[in-house]
Amino acid sequence: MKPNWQGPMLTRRQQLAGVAGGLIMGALPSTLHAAGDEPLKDLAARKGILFGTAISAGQSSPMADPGYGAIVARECAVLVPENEMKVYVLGHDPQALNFGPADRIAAFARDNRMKLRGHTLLWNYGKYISPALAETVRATGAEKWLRAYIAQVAGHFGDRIYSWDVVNETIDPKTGEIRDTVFTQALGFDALKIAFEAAQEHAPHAQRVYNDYMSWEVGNETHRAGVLRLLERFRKENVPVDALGIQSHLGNDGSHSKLQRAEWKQFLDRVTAMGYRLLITEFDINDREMPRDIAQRDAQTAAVAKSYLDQMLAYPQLDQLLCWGLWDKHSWLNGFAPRADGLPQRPLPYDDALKPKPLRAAIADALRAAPVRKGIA
Ligand code: 9MR
Repeated sequence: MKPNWQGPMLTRRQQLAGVAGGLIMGALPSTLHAAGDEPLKDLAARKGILFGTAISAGQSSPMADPGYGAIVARECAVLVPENEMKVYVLGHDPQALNFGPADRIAAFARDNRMKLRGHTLLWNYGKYISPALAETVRATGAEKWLRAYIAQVAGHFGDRIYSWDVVNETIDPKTGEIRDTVFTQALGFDALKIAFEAAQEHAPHAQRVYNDYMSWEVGNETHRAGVLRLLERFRKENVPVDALGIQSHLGNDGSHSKLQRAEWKQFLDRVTAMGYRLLITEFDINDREMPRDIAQRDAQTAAVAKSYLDQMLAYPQLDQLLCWGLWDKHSWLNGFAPRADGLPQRPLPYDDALKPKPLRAAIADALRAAPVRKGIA
């Protein structure tokens, strides 16, 4: 099926910023770009790429912390709520959903003239489906519940959301098969199909994304193979999916050897050959296995980022780059993957004191080196 979504529409302002930025900054060597000089969104816009981040509506939000708010507003053209559009925040009753936290994020995006992504309509992963939700879904009927829920959520945000992670993480990395959940027990593969069709019905203007965390790292072979089979099946069964969201939680393996790069390229080539667009949805770098020394650690993180982004941004089909937060202080990795030495993780472009890090410079350099995307308005 031919995808109907051709890429993010850059506003006139974003395009102008990109062009002007090119004229002013283009001649300067990279070292003269003190981090923070040119907003990442402008560097990205010049190449036809939308740059942005996940934010939360809680304590660590840019709305609650003006210093962080200023950085997010300056750097980003697009935001995605980290948790606020998930079913465990919105609730189980499609007729009485809790949109408050997501609406606060949407308002911040609107006030700062940013675009908004949606994450996620169906997180088909048992770990994130509570027994209470499973019970509601069984009692209502899986198809009926899913259609009603997506109608309400997609309908609530309407054309505010230009791109939806419709289905998230449905492939089990260990087996490469579709995960067994209350939805697939009732509907099998059709659970996914129904989700995409409902998104098409209720958010017809939005890009529809399948989002997952398969990566270039060793140990991801089965996961990648499973995602490829899924994407092939989407095409065969005419499921309206436009793009693959590549989460890009990196860092578990610093070697990124030639072999890994070659395998990753093969994967990306097969995905794009099926007509899918690509986006980086949740970029960050887990430094758990990296040295204690901060300068060394930051250098290593920046090197992984540059090497990865150079390979990814070479694909003209890739037109969005979102980090999973910009501020180390509030990264999910501190809770999820604490370092053995007890030091905080440094996975994001800004440190605890909101100073830009080498990782930010690496992202900026990769954007400067990226070819201009064609076919993007
Ligand atoms: O960063 C998110 C963390 O705050 C939540 O506790 C967790 C569970 O909802 O989800 C994290 O975000 C995940 C994202 O939604 C999907 N891809 C993996 C992300 C990191 O776990």
